[in-house]
Amino acid sequence: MIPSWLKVSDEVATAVADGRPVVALESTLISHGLPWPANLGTAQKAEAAVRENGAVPATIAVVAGRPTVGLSDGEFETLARADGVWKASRRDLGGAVALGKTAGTTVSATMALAHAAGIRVFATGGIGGAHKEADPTQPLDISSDITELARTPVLVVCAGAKSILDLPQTLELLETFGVPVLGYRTDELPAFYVRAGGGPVSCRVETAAMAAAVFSSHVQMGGFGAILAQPLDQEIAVPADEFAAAMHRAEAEAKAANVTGPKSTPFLLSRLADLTVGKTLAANQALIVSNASLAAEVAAALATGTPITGS
Ligand code: PSU
Ligand code: MN
Repeated sequence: MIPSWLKVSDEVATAVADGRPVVALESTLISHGLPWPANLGTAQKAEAAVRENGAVPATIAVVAGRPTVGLSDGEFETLARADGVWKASRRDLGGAVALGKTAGTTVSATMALAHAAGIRVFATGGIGGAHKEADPTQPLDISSDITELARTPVLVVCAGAKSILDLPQTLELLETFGVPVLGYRTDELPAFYVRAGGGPVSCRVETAAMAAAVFSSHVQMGGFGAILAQPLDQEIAVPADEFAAAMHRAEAEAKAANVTGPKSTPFLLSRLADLTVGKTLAANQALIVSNASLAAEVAAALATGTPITGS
């Protein structure tokens, strides 16, 4: 049953009701993660990739106070132009709804709305996690993506956690909260623009069907969210040393400009794109689209209960 406060497009609602594969897609990467017009183009490519792999895409946002699953073309453009658009994590949903705001939803808010619509698989670029706290006078900043994964049964397909985060701390928190971290054909958590270096995954899988089977077992036994992490293709990934140098500068700039809290991720992503002359931007776009493709395969395997092959 779809709750009365949630608007779900006819296409998505029918697919969910029929038990056909559906993939949720987030919208903060449209409103705050990527610059115009790359954001709109990438969101459209992600939806197309989901369709090409046999699932129905459901991009999620809050539109003029209405949590919406499955955006129209006009709604995509409003979010992409980001004129006064909020960045809503789980805590901000009530405010956005009651005050009639338009908001891009982060991983945590998108998971919550996807679950309310009956969707089990969700694709994004990278999840949030524990931010680096080089300066002990700064508050602890841990993304609500982590706590949402701990309580909402949705599989999040991503390229790991953003390499702007403290990845060992992020993995420890995921373990604390009982969130499985599946590596897609990798033993190591990818670090978003960088192919590896995020620390060990909790379970390696070789196929989409294996990922679907692990997630099903996890949920069947009372588990909640899980992560399926896929490394970016070698040709487009940013070399680790080049990334580290750019990151070092971006962090220093954020500190000098006193950028903290929810503004931190968009600031760092944007500065990294400039400092790497677009390399992180190209990598970000590519990984969003390939995660959408993999998520569609997993959603299809979940829908049909495809037996595990290739193991
Ligand atoms: N991945 C991207 N770009 C982004 C994000 C992820 O490629 O902009 C967003 C996601 O929506 C994620 C959010 O949930 O950043 C985390 O923000 P914070 O660190 O403030 O929790
Ligand atoms: Mn935060």
